[in-house]
Amino acid sequence: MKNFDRSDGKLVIAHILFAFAALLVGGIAGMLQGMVRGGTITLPANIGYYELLTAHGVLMALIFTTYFIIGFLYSGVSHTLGGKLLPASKKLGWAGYWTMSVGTVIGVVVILLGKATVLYTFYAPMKASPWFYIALALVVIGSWLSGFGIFLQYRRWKRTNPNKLSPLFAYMSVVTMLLWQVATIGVAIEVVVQLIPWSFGWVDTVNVVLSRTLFWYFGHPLVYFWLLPAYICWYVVIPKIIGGRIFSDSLARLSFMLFLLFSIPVGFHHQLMEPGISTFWKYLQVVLTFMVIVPSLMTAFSLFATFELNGRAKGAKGLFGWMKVLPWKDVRFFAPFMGMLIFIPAGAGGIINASNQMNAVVHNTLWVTGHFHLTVATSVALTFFGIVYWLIPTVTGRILTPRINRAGIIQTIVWCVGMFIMSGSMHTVGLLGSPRRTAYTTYDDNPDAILWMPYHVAMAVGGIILFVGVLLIIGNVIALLRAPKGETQYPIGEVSENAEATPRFLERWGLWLGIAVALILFAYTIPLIDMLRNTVTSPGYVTW
Ligand code: HAS
Repeated sequence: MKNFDRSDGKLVIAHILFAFAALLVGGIAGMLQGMVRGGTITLPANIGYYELLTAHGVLMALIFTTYFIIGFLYSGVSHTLGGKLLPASKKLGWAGYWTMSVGTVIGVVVILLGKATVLYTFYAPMKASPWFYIALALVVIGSWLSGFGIFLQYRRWKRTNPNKLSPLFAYMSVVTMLLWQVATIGVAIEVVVQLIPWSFGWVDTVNVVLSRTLFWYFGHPLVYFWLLPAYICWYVVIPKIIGGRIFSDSLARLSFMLFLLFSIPVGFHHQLMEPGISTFWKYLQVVLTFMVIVPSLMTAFSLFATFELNGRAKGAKGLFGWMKVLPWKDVRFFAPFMGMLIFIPAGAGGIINASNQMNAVVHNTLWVTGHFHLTVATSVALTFFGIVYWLIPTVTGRILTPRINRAGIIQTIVWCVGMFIMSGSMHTVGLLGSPRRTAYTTYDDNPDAILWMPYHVAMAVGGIILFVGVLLIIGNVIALLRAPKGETQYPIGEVSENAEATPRFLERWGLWLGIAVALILFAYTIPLIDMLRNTVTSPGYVTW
C-alpha cells in the first residue's frame, strides 16, 4: 500500500493541534482545581472553582477527545480507503472542523465569563447562558458533518470495490462514527428542544428527569466514542509496530459491532440513584451494561493472543516469554501498552460501578472521578499520545527521532506516576465517602472530612505531576512538527494467516443498525413515556 497522501495532512494536523491546545488549557484548569481542593492555593476572587471545573471537563472530555478522534479517523480513512480523501469528504471534514471550532470558542468564552458554570454534564436545573448550549449544538453539528465525510468516503470505496471486505481501520471508523451519530441524537434533542428555549426564557421550566435521561442516553456511548479509536490503535496499529499480526479480523469486527448494539441502551447506570425511573428499567439497563463488557473482554483476549503469537513466532518460551520480545523502548508501543495495562483495573472499576448495590456506595463520590481518570484520561489519553509519535511524522513527512522517542517514554512514565497518585487517592477517598464536584471544604471540621484531607493533598500532588506530563506532551508535539524531514509509514497491521475468513454479514449495516435501534427502543420507550407523563419540572437556577 502506498504511504499517506500528504495533501490530506492539513486537515488531520488541524484537528490534532486543536486537540492539544484544548489539552493545554484544560490541563491548567485541572491543576489549579486540584490545588484548590487540596487547600494549597486560593483562587483570585474573580475566578471560581466550579468555573475551572467546567472548563476542565469541557475541554478535556469533550473537545480534546472529539478533535483528536476525528483527525485520527480521517487519517486512517484517507489512507486505507483509496489513499486520498474525496473532495466532498474533505470539504465536509473542513466544514465540520470550522463549525466545531466556532462552537468551542463561543463555549469557552461563555464559561470564562462565568455564565455557564454547569460542569461538563450541564445538568438541569442549573441554567447556563443560552450561548453555552448554542455552542454545544455547534460542536455536535460540526462532528456530524465530519462523520458524513467518513461515511461518504466509505460508501464510494464500497461502490468501486463491490465484492471486497472493507479495510479493518475503515470499518472500525464507520462503526465509531455511527455510534456517535446515533448517540448524539439524545443530547441534540436535550439541547435544542429543552435547554435552548428554557435558557432564553421562552419557556419557564424544564423537565429535569427527561433532560438527564437524554444526556445519559448520549453520555454513556460517549465513553465508547473515546474508547473505540484507542481500540483501533490496539487492534490495527499495535500488531504492526510490534512486528506481529492481527489475531482475528472477524473477532475485531464483531467486538466493534457489539459496542454499537450495547453501548447506547445503558444510560440508566449513571442514574441508578436517581428517583423518577422505575427499578425494572434500571435493572434491564444494568443487564445490558454487563453485555457491553463482553466486547472489551474479547479485545483483551485478542490482544493477549496477538502478543502471544508474536512471541512464539520470535522463539519466546514459557507463560510470559512473549513479554520479553515486545519493543519496550519504542514509545509508539510503550504508551498505548501502558494504556492497555491500566485498562484492566480501570475496567474492573467500571464493573463495580455498574453493580447496583455497589453503585450506592460509590455514586457521586471521588471514586467515580478516579474511575474516569483511569479510563479516559489514562487508557485512552496514553493511547492517543502514543499515536501522535507516528501520526504527525506520517502526515507531515517527517521522522520520529531517538531523542523524541526517549522524551515520549519519559512523558509516559510521568503520566503514569501522576495518575497513580491522583487516581489512586480519588478511588480510596471516594470509598471513605468524599463527594465529587466540591471545592475545598472541611465541612465545619467534621472528623470524617478531616480524614480525607491527606488524600486531597495527594490528589493535588498527582495533578501537578500530570500537568508536567501535559507540558511534556505539548513539547513532544512541537518537536514532532519540527523533526527532520523523511518518510514514515502509516502502520497498518496484517491479519494472521491462520485466522478464519471474515463472514460478510458483519458488514450488513442495515441489520446491525436495525438491532441497535430495536434495543434502544426496547430500553427507552416506556421510561420516556413515563417521564413525559409524570412531568417533574423546575425553573432554572444559577447556583454560582
Ligand atoms: Fe465508566 C462512570 C461503568 C468503561 C468513562 N465512566 C463513568 C464516567 C466516565 C466514564 C467519564 O455502571 C463518569 C461520568 C460522570 O461524569 O458522571 N464504565 C463502566 C463499565 C465499563 C466502563 C461497566 N467508563 C468506561 C470507559 C470510559 C468510562 C472505557 C472512558 C473511556 N462508568 C460505569 C458506571 C458509571 C461510570 C456504572 C456511573 C458511576 C456513577 O454512579 O456515577 C466497561 O466498559 C469496562 C470494561 C473493561 C474491561 C477491561 C478490559 C481490558 C482490556 C485491556 C487488556 C490488556 C492487555 C495488556 C492485553 C472489562 C481490553 C495486558 C498486559 C499484561 C502484562 C497483563
